[in-house]
Amino acid sequence: MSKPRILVARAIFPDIVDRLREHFDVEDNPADAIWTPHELAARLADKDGALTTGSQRIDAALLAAAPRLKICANMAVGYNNFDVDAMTSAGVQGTNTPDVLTETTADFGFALLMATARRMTESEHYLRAGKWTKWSYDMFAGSDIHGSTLGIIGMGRIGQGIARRGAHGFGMKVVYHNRSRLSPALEAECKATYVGKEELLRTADHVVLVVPYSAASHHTIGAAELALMKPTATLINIARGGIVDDAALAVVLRDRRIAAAGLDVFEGEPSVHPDLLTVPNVVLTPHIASATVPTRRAMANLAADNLIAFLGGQGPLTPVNQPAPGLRGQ
Ligand code: 8YV
Repeated sequence: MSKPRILVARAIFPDIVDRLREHFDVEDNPADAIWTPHELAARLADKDGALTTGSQRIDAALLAAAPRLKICANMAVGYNNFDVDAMTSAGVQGTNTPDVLTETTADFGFALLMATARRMTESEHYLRAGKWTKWSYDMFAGSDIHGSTLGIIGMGRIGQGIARRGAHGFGMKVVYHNRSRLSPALEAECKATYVGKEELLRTADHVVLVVPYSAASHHTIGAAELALMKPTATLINIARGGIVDDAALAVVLRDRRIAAAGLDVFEGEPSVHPDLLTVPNVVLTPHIASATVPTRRAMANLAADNLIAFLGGQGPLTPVNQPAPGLRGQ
């Protein structure tokens, strides 16, 4: 019997592709070409499954061009690249990679918060440029992390990881805003207090964004929300570009209406709003919050395991939708 055919849409660890070859007829992308939607659709025309990353849009047009496709396994916890409704109606299973990246991403969120509050990259550029000639009392004076108020918008697994780090490691007062409240037990574990979004923005010294992207969360932080923040506050975005209005953020950073921002994700990435590249009080990283070798391997392995389980006739391991069975012959 011939093996199911899958596409590995971006370059991933070669040994994990080899593992997939034991189960599937694999077309991979070792050169890591960035395919247009049309090129992706052409490659998916005869495939039963795909290992995708956040950069492939899976929508109704693509699904119509890929009549055999039964599963897209995203190597990411976020899946805003999936049109989930279109996938569900077309009978295509979607999966993601929750849990395996939680602690690594929370580590990075905290690192970005610290680098931003303590002006680490700005001061390093100054040093490398040979500008450090003397000590001065206010040279790169930033804001404190210990004892300050940490405001977390989006209190899923990663948000909770950041709350624990802040509360237990740095004695921060933690407030959070989320679609729903955590259980009293989880609130106690994270030492976190639920507040409204406006109160959070007005009171937090450091605001960290960890909400999933959707039409409803688009520009959760725009000019009006930025105007509520303290002039000494920092804003950290490790969620998705599009959660923040980057153009409005660049203006308040330039005018010092907030102290600083740390951004790992951008609207239209890998392009970055040009005004963000010219303001000094922002730390910019290229969407690397989950990028440690063990975690990226765990993500790739979980995506692979979803393909193996699902196309092998078992259920998906970490589904994001529940398509009716049988629509695509699975
Ligand atoms: C991925 C991420 O690296 O998991 C997510 O949602 O944002 C990152 O960990 C990125 O989406 C590429 O798939």
